[in-house]
Amino acid sequence: MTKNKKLIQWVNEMAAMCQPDKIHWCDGSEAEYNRMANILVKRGSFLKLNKTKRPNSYYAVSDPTDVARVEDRTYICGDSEEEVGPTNNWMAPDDMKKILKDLFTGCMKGRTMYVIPFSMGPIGSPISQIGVEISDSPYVVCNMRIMTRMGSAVLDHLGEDGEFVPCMHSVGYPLEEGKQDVPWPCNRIKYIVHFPKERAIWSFGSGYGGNALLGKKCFALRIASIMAREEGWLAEHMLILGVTSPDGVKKYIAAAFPSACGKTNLAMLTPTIPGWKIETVGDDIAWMKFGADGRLYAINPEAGFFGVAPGTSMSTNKNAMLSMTENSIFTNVALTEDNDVWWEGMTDEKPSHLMDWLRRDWNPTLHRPAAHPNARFTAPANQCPVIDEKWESPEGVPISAILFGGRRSSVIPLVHEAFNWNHGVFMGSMITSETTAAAVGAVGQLRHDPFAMLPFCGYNMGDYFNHWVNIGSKSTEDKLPKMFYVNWFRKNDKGKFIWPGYGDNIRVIKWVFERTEGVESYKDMPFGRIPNDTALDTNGLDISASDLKDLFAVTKEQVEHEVAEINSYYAKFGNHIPAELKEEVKLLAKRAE
Ligand code: O2Y
Ligand code: MN
Repeated sequence: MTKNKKLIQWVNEMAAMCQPDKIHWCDGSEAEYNRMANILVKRGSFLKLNKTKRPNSYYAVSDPTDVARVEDRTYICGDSEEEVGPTNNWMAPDDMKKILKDLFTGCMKGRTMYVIPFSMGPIGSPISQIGVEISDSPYVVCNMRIMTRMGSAVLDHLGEDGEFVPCMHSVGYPLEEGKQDVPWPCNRIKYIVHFPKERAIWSFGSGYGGNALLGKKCFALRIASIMAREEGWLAEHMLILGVTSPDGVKKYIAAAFPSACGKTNLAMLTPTIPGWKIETVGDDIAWMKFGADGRLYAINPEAGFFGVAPGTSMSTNKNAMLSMTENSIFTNVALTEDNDVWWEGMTDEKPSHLMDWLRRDWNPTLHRPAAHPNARFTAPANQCPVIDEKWESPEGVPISAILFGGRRSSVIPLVHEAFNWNHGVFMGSMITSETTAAAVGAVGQLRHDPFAMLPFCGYNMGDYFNHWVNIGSKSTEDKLPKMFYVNWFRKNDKGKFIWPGYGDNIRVIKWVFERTEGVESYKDMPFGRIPNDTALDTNGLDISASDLKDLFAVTKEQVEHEVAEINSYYAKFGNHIPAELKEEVKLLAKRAE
C-alpha cells in the first residue's frame, strides 16, 4: 500500500464511481503475475502454451472488434481546438468528463479493480516518470508487468507526496448480477482520452495494446510530449540502438518510423557486413534530455517489447524471436496443434493445421491469414540476446544520429542527410508513409506522419515542429545529433522491393556512422546529402548498378510535387508552422530548379 495522499484519494474516488467488488494493489511480484495468469486461464482468456517449447508463456485472442489502436476514438481534451491542432480529435474537457463519468459509473461491477503503479524508465532515473493505471483487466496487469517497471518498488519511490500520471482504464463490461464473463470483455463504445492540463488519461471500452496499456502510447508519447515541450526535452516515437564499428567505436542512434515499418527489426538488426555490431536499447519510444555536455541523452521508458508478430522470423529478426522464447504473451496469433504459436512469415513452410486467431480450424488451403496482421508478442526486453549493456542506464545514452523513415515505394532516396538541424526538423516534418494494420482503418494509403508522431503528439503539430526547432537552439551543431531520412521500401517498375532491407540496412547505418565521424563521403542532391559513388558499402550484395542508382533517383517534377504537397500540408496548421520550416520549403524548391 501507499501513504501518497493524492493517490489514495484518487483510488477512493475512482472506486466509488466504478463500484468494483474488490480493489487489488499490484505488488509486481512473480507470484502475483502467476495468480493473474491463472485467473485469465480459468476465464478462458489465456491458454498456457506448451511448457517445453514456450515456458511460462500465454496465448490470448481478442474480440474481433478490438484488434488495434482506435485513432478516431482518441481525443486530446485541451482548453481549445487550436491548442491540440488539426491532427487530433478534440472535445471541451468538461463535456468529455461528463461522457466519461457516465460510462465509468458502475463499469467495474462484479470485477476487481487493479491499481498498477509503474515507472516509465528505470526507477529513480532523472529522465523517468511515474504513472498509476487503474484497470479492471488482469490481461492489462500481466502486460504492464512486462512492459514497465511495475509494483511496490514504484510506490516506495513515489513516497508520500510524489507526482504521478493517473491512468484510468476499464474494458467497459460490468458483470451485473447473473451476467456471464467472456474471454475478451470490451465495449462497442470506445474512448481513449487525454487531459493535458491535469496530465491525466482515461480509456474506456478496449482491452487491446496501446488503447489499454496506458504507459505506452498514451503516457510515454501523448502526455509525455506535452511535458517535454513544457520542460525542454523530447518524447519521441523512436527506437534506440547502439552501433559498434570493427574498430570498437560505439555510437547510439535513435530512429523514428511510422507504426509497423520495421522499428523492432532495425533495433535488433543482425549485420550482414563483418565486424559491425548492433545492440538494442529500445524498439518504440525514446525520451531525450540534454546532458551537462550539451549532448542529447536518451532512455527507453519501456521494459518490454510489444512487437508485431507477422513477418517476424529467425531470418528477419532472430533476436526478437529469441526474446520471446519464454515469459511472453502472444495476442491474436495462431495456435499450433502442440500448443505453440505461429504466424504468417514465421516459417517458410506453413503448418498443416492450426487454430486461427478467430478460434477456427485453419489449414493452408484456405488461403486466409491464420494470425491477425496486427497480432502481437509481449516479451521482456532483458531477454533480448543483443540488449545493450546501458539499456537501463539512468542517465541514458548519448545520441549521435537521428534517423527518420517512412514506407515510400518511390521518390524518397534510400538515405539522405540533413544539411543542418533545421533542415533535419523539416525532413522529420515531411515524413509520409503507407498505412499499416497497427491502427484501425484502410491499409496501404499514403498519409503524412510527421516525425512518425501523427497519432501520438499530444498538442498542435505546428507547435511541436517549433519545439524541435527550439531544441536545436539549445546546443551547438557539433554536439547535436546529425539527422538522416531513410527509406527501405523503394520498389521497381515490377512492384518488387529494390533494397534487401533487414540485416543489409547495416550498410546504410555504416554510412551514417561514418558521417557522424566527419568522413566527407557525400554528394548533394535536392533533398539533402547522399552517399557519394563509392561510399555505400555494397560488398557481397547482389544488387545491379542500375538498381543502386534507382534507389536514389528523383526527378525535378517529383521534388516539385513534394514541395507542393508539404506546402498544402503546412497550410492546415496556419501560423503554427515555424518560419524556419517555411524557409526550408523555399530552399528545397530552389534546389530543385
Ligand atoms: O498498440 C497497439 O495496439 C498496436 S500499435 C503499436 C504497438 C507497439 C508499438 N507501436 C505501435 C504503433 O502503432 O506505433
Ligand atoms: Mn510504435
